[in-house]
Amino acid sequence: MAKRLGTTITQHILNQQREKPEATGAFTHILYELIVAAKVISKDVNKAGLVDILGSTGEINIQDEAVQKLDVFANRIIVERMQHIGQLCCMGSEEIADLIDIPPQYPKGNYILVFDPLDGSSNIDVNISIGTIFGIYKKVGDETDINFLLHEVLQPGIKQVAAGYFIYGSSTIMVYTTGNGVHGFTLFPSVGEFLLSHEDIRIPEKGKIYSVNESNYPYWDEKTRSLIDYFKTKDKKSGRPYTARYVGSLVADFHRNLLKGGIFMYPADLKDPKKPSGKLRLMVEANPLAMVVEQAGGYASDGHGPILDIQPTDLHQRVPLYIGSRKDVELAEAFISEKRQGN
Ligand code: FDP
Repeated sequence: MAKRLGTTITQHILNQQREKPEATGAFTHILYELIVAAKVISKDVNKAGLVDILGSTGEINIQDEAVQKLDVFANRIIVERMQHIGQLCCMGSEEIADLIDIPPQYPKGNYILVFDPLDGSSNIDVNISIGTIFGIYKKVGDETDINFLLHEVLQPGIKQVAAGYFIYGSSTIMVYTTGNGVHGFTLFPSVGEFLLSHEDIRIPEKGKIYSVNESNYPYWDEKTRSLIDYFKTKDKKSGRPYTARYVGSLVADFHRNLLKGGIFMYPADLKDPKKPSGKLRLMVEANPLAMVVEQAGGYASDGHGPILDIQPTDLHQRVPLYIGSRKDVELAEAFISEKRQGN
């Protein structure tokens, strides 16, 4: 798949935007700055194993710098880089309860950035891939006061103008879409550039992998249990049982299934009455990945309908997530919405 290796991400974004006569360059600017932030985060994630040597959170390391938790650090890097570029009216982060305003010394723009600065962060100290997830929306009204911008931010995912993620793993990879296919770039550390490595990614229509935290089985309802039982039941004709793969880091699980085919699930469960919709967040996790997967020919559902159609009511609302190969997700939806019984 490594065609036209050598195309930089900047060139690729410019080429894509050139095809849109209405493009002003604002959007290119946002993506460009986000990429710089991700490079900085990537560098620090690579040093994560040195934390015990250089000092742990809250302490002073040997360079006399205060050591921050990596997810807090990643959040700060993104906010600081993005707030001054003059293209955003506000931001929403998984790490921050309220909307993030643009400081008065910087101009405001017409775009909204929502992001999870370091998804899968419980995996940092065991050297498992983690990532940054982002979605970009355009502001529709004239409002600029942060106290009245929430309704602008709470747009359904279908309104995203771009979405994607960075994975900090064995290599650092960026996958993004602006509504014109899904493209992947690998960071060449010696050059400091993201180069095209996965052009026009298409997810297989049906996969062989199911990814779910099965220890939640006792907390699932009967429909969810029969769905998971279905994937594990032997049936040669439909290619079952599926194989199980669950890293526990959403970006890593999603990325593998995007390239190989399969379904990632974080269903609703009864584990915590305060989180009846499961663990994952609609705006900073489910929506961006849903745009990516749909652009790659896949599908994302909450078990009843498309993730991208959900009207958010809260910046941090959670949502059950079934995402991946279209046929597998449609099948999951049929189980969960009771259009299908048993196997
Ligand atoms: P983490 O808590 O490590 O940040 O939404 C966060 C997330 O990881 C996802 O990346 C991951 O898929 C999920 O939680 C894992 O949750 P479980 O531990 O409940 O399986």
